Amino acid sequence: MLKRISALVLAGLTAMAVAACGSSGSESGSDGGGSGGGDDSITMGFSQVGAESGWRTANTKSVQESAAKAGITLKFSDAQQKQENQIKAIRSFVQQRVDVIAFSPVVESGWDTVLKEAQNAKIPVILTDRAVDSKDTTLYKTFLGSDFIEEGKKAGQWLVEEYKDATGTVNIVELQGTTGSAPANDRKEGFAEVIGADPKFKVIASQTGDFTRAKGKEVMEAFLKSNPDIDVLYAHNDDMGLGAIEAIEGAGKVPGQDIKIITVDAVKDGMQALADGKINFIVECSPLLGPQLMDLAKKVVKGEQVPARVVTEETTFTQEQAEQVLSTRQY
Ligand code: GYE
Repeated sequence: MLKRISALVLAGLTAMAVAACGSSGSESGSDGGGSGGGDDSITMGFSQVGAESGWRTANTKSVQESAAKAGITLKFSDAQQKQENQIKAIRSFVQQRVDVIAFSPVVESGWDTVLKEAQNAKIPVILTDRAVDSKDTTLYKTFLGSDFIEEGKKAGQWLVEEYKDATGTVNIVELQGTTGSAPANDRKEGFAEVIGADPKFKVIASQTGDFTRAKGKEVMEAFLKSNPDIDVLYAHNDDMGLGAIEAIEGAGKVPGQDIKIITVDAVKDGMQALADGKINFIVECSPLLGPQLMDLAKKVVKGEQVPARVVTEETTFTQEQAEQVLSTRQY
């Protein structure tokens, strides 16, 4: 279906290109090389992190569908959570002289060299979903995605409110996202900042679960073995939280009651667990970045100014709110 749509769009674009310049349709986007030059067909090289979570699956779908809708030819590459694969993909996009490169950097550091190569080739780069820590911000045109520090703060604020009358220590375990990734760094930081104001909140264990269900389960099992007295789990995404629920149930405890659970994302499976009372609070992080990404790509290829930072709008969900919106949830 999707293939048919993009084939149709491609055919349309080729026809337009032929009509506009009288050239016999060369491969779409292959001759643009980032400089536009009248032919408005755009080829985007997109390097995705991987397929580690429900969020990522929804994000990939959003990018692919929006590209087809916008008439943008997408060269899609899955990095399987490895930075070296992303660097290879970006180099190959540069060699193919795509019009624009978009990518979601798996980790924050180590991008300067390859981004410089794209810049030297005059191919604009858009960061989507995750940030890089490069000092030179001219290496990319814009960064579209969530404010992960804010997400961590929202998680912390719910906890502070939930335990406002508690007098004893609140023992928290944390499942971090992929080590070195922007969402793991920032969700940890925002949360720590808010709960740090009250010494009764203690993070007794914090380890990565790599944003996957399997790892979330495995690490939670280890947490449960070495810490008999866990009050709260803060997981940096729904998938790790869902894996942890299996571990908690396996240990004979009741998730959502014996151990309160806060997660981030609000994908359908997470929202279902929230409505079922197994998760207590979810901070939303929208994966539906495709339409905005395609708009930005068109502008950037035309050489138009775009804002340096585009932040996605997001909310939070309690158990009652999850029940209300579950049936209309898109992802
Ligand atoms: O929260 C997680 C995914 O970068 C915001 O990556 C994204 C995160 C998302 O694996 O589920």
